[in-house]
Amino acid sequence: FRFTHAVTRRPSASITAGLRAVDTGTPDLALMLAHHADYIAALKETGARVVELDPLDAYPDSVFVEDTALCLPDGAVIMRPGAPSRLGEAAEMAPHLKALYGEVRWITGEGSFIEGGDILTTEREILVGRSARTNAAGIDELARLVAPWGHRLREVVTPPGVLHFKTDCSLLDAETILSTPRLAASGCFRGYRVILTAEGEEACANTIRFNDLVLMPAGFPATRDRLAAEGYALREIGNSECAKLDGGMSCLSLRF
Ligand code: CIR
Repeated sequence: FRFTHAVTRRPSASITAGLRAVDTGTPDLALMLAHHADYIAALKETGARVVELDPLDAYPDSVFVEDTALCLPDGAVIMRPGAPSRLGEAAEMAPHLKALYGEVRWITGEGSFIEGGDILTTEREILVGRSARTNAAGIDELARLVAPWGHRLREVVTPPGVLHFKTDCSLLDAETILSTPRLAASGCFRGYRVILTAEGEEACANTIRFNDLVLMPAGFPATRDRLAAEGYALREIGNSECAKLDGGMSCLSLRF
C-alpha cells in the first residue's frame, strides 16, 4: 500500500455509454470530472506522482484503468479484459506502462480473460477472483507470468452477481482487509484481519489504501466511522457517477 506512482485516465464524453449491470441513470460527465479531480488531488497529496492520461472516446469505460493491467514492483502485466468492448483498452495502456517500467508482460491467450478489478495484491500473495470477466485460463496465464517475480497466486471466487472481486473488498494495510460480509463468509480471507462493511453499505467495500490515506466513496457513514475508529486516515470522494457504472475507488487508478 506504499506507492510512488498512480496512472489515471480522464473520463470521456462517451462515458454515458459505459457498461452497467443495472441501469440506474446516465452518468453526469461534469460531476464525474469533478469527483475525478478530487480523487487525483488526494493521491497527489500523499506525495505520489500521478500520470493523467487523455480521455479515450472509443472506449466508454476507459476511465476504469485498473482493469487494463496489474502493476507489481518488478514489472507490469497487461490484461485481457473479458468485456468485449474493453479488450482494446489494454493495448492503449501498454505504451504508458512501458515508459514507466523496466518490464511489461502480456496476457496473450485467445481464450484467456482477466481484469485488474478481480485482483487483490497483498504483501504475501495475489488473490484472483474468478468472475464473469476473469476465467481459469486468464488466471493460469497470470500465475505463470508473475511466478518468476516471486509472486504466489491464489484463486478465489468473486460472489455471483458481483462485477469484480474487489467490488467487495480492499486492502487496508499489510494484514487488514475491508470486506462485505457476503465475501468474507466465503472464507477467502482466513489468516487476515477483516473489517466488515456496515449493513446496507456493501457498496463502499471498494476503497484504496494509498500511502497514508484510505480513499473511500462518500455516503457510507457507518463504515466510515468503523474505519476512523480503527485509526485510518480517511478521505471521502464523491462516487455517485462511477457507481452508476459499477465503478469505485480502485478502478480509477493503477498504483505502483
Ligand atoms: C465495467 O463494467 O467494466 C465498468 N463499467 C466498471 C469497471 C469497474 N472496474 C473495477 O471495478 N476495477
